[in-house]
Amino acid sequence: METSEYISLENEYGASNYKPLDVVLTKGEGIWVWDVDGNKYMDCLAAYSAVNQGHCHPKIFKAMNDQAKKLTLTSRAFRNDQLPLLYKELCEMTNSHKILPMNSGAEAVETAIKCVRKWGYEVKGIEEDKAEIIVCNDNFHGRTLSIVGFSTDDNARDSFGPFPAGFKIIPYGDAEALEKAITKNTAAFMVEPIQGEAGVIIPPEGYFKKVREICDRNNVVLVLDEIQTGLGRTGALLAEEHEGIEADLTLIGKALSGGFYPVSAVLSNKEVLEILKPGQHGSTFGGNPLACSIARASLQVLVDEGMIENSKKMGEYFLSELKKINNKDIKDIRGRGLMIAIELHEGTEGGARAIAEKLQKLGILCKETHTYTVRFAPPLIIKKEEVDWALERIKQVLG
Ligand code: IF1
Repeated sequence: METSEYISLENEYGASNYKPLDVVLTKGEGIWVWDVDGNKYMDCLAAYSAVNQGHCHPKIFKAMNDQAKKLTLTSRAFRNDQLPLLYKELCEMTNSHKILPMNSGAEAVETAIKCVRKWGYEVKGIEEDKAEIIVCNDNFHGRTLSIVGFSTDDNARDSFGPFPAGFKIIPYGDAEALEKAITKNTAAFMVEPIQGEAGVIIPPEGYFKKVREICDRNNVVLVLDEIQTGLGRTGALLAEEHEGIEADLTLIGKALSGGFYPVSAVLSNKEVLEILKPGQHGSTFGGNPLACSIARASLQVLVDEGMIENSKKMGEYFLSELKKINNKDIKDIRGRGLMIAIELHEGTEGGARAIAEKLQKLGILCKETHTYTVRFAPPLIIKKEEVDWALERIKQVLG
């Protein structure tokens, strides 16, 4: 079948909630993907950071394959022999006390919301149904109703109401605004270490130190959504390390499975997770042995194969080379680790989409975010020669 046939089938039968680039992929290996016409591309999106370990990593595949032959799903009505090992390995790696496994990122966010509310009532003593959670402008935490209800992106939120109440929105990167927004009813502050969907927005230096201190002083749970920034993307296992702080709850997903399977988790440093008693939360697939064996292998290769250090090193190199590009349309180039963005001036003809389309023709797949920002986030196994290969092409388009 040809590219155009796949596209028309998709357009005919699929919901139209996406506007993908017109490339139909059929194979992936490491940082490379191939379309149905046999064209090869460097993947500079890495499935929004779900394939940090590279496409079809052989060791993760082996773990998945071995486990799939043995046992895939037990439900949590019974125990399985993979979940305890994932718990232990993940706790030791992230310095956490407790873990709750789920599937998608949005489910991890929902889980955190439930936990901090219950903690607010039962531990902090907030009056019933009055708990507030503070979130930020331009946040992206997922697509469920409660999450889109506190989105400030009209397109993500409009016409999906009514929404659950209890969320307060403040500007991102503004510690004073957090201090002012906190009341006796505030259970938690939930925030991304770097805002991804908003366009790789890095908060001012010292922001998270202040946030940590404000949360401590006011007995407010700090929830970091590291679903995108976590697991090596920013050049550290967790982005909180750059800030020298520890969250009370940390949410991870995406690369926790290396892209093989939806796996997410809530990591708890305080005893917030202890608030949940049997029957109060769960999921059919959360913590299943197949997911756990995939997650264990995904974490192991991330560490054993030096992907986190590589992300830091290659990220610094990629960013410094991009910054040498001279183009009047470029407003800003920023990033941390291999989470990098080029922002164009408003009104630049064609916007970021035109750049993504030109790069596609040169063999690089990336994606615009909003109208004027292009993101570069390749798998963390990218080598220097490959970064140079990408730079050559990016310079052809932007130089
Ligand atoms: C889509 C963006 C990335 C996330 C953070 C939770 C979730 C996400 C910080 C929810 C998910 C995805 C979803 C994907 C696009 C993508 C995305 F552009 F929308 F912002 F990565 F940059 N917290 N982000 O980034 O996780 O439930 O999807 O597993 O197509 O909606 P999920």
